[in-house]
Order: sequence, then structure tokens, then C-alpha cells
Amino acid sequence: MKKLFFIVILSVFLISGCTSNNIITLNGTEINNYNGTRLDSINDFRENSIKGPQTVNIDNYNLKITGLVNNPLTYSYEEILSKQVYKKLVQINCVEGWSVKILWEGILIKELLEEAGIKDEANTVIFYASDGYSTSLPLNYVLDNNILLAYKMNNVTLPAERGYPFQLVAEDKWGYKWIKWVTEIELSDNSNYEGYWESRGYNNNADLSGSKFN
Ligand SMILES: Nc1nc2c(c(=O)[nH]1)N[C@H]1C(S)=C(S)[C@@H](COP(=O)(O)O)O[C@H]1N2
Ligand SMILES: [Mo]
Repeated sequence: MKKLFFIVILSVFLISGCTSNNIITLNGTEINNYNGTRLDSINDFRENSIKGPQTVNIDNYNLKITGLVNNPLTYSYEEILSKQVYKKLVQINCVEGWSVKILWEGILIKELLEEAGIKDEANTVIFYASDGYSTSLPLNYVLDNNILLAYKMNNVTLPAERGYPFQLVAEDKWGYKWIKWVTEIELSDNSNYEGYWESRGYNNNADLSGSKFN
């Protein structure tokens, strides 16, 4: 009886100890410096999305992982936010000649794909968005470069114009690979898939060091 009493007290102690140590992250104000590097601002972007800013209702929002996976998955916004958080300082460069350096925060796409189980035939990741936009990247690029799906920039939740709930951080690639308002990630074996701008003459490879056009 004494032993049981001791166990109960110990567990209450442990549980309360754990919860009081949890860090509750509040949505802060925008930061302009990270480890000594000056950041650009969320407001430095030029908004010229194909159909203008999209408003996503988070209550009926889902992120789907489909295609060449062992088990297709569907995540709510909260489920994505509960995953391991990663941060990266990356500059986005649009072919129109502007660039913005931002501290991005989100999850690793690799971890979502591994959770769904990547089939051997898959070699391409196709991304779809709520405005009908799409783009694609080689699977190896996504796996080898720790590519992020971001929900915060400079410490602030992405605003609607910036792609809320999620924007792809396609580092070292031109801005048209940085799809906003992502709704679906499909694994495919079609390495020639062409997204919105790619099918209109922009280079499917999109390396910053390469050519902008086909
Ligand atoms: N869904 C969606 N994502 C998109 C686009 C778009 O039109 N729709 N435009 C792309 C382009 S061309 C660029 S340069 C980046 C950043 O564009 P922004 O400044 O309009 O955010 O978003 C990319 N992602
Ligand atoms: Mo762009």
C-alpha cells in the first residue's frame, strides 16, 4: 500500500514536472537579425502569384502525401506543427531580379515522405497548391538537401500572401520552385513533369547557377 502511494506521488511529480518544462512558443514579432546576419523583411517580397494571394481556411485544410508511397497520408495543420522543427537561413531569388534573405522555420519534407514510405520507382516530387499552381523537384534533391516545408518566416507565421499555411523552401533553385499554399505532395516516376512556369518555358532544373529558360 505504501509502495503504491509512493508510485502515485512520484508519477504526479514527474507529470507536472514535464508539463511545466514544456516550451510554449508564441507567435512573436518579425526578427531582422539571425546569428549576426541581417535578414530582409517579409514585406520585401513582390507579390505576383498567378491568381493573387489565396486565403486558406485552416479548419478544413489538409496536406496530402500521395503517389508512389506505401501508405498515402493526410495531415492537418496542427499535425505538421507538432513535428520536429527545423530552421534555415535561405535567400529566395525570383527570375524577375529581386531576392530576399529570410530565416525559414518548418519541417523536413524528407520526414513526411519517409513516414509514407517511398516506393523504389519514385524519382520526382510533385507539389500542388490551392491556386492551381504546381511544380516539381528531383526526389534526390529533396532528400539530400534537407529541404524544408516552412510555416514561419523571420519568427512569424506565414501571412496569406506568403503562402499560409506552407511554402516550399527550394534553396538554390529559382523562386518559381518555391510553391506557396501547398496542398499535396505526390511521389512520381515522371522526371519530365512540368509545373506552371516550367510548362511556359522556364527551366525545369531551375538551378540558380544555370539558365532561366529552356
Ligand atoms: N501557389 C503558388 N506558389 C508560387 C507562385 C504562385 O503563383 N502560386 N509563384 C512563385 C514565384 S514565381 C515566386 S518568385 C515565389 C515568390 O513569390 P511571391 O513574392 O509572390 O511570394 O513564389 C512562387 N510560388
Ligand atoms: Mo518568381
